[in-house]
Amino acid sequence: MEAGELITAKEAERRVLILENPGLRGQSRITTSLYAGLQLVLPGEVAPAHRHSQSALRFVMDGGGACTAVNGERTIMQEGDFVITPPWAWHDHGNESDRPMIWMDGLDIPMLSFFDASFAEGLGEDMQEITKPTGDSLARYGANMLPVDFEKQGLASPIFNYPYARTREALETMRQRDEWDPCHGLKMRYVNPADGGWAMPTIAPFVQLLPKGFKTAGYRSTDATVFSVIEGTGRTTIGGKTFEWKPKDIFVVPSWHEVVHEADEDAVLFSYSDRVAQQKLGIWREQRDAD
Ligand code: 1HN
Repeated sequence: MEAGELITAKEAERRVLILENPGLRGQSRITTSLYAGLQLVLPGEVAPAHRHSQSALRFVMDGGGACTAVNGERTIMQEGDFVITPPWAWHDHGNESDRPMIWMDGLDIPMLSFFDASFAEGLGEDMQEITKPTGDSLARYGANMLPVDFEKQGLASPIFNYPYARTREALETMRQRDEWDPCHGLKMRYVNPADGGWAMPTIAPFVQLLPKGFKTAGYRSTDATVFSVIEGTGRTTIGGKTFEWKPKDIFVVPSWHEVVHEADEDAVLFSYSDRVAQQKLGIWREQRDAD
């Protein structure tokens, strides 16, 4: 390879900037149990098909029109979409749009390392075979219906793209009741429609709306949480230290540190943590200053 030559996404498997927590240097983790990175896929590029025992989420931060394929179905991603790659599901990414695409990857890599349960393999092809029409899983499982003889398989949601357009519309409609949780504003969990449980087996994803001028009451919980700002500006005080934020910023709240959010404009925050794993183990705990 020539000096200065670009390494393609295909050569690299994935082109990512790992978001390393400065408190956990050299460990490629953003919290004790979770990984976060920023992945770039340029127009015309392919990130080849592979699968692993780690769960992955994608949260689209910039661009629109790139694709990911999961278990034989392709989805076209737009800003703010929350996309799941369940454990051991074949997945590949491609960008047939004319714009670079950047998303945040969230994976449970450190958690699976802790349990010595990490497995991975390549498919040997760039792209997996597509056997289902685009939009199939959202139509089948995301329209408040289930196929009549549906039987749940695995622990991950059968929906793998939760489009931001739908999420945003739901938040906007709900806000009209003007009922705000003092600690969270209006906060929702992304769920598995098959059972109402979390959308992923090890990673708990959330989205919340904080209206202009809202300041949350102090809150802390044992699940260290990664936040990505979708809309709005404001600041978050974590254990007494204040961080200003704007769209596309990412910040992390460590376990059991008090968090206070303040929105200068209507703000929407995506977040993820290991709460689902802690709850399964019976160790999750929270403390609210509000009530
Ligand atoms: C991975 O498989 C992806 O599939 C992204 O896009 C980031 C970081 C470490 C290990 C596997 C992907 C990853 C990863």
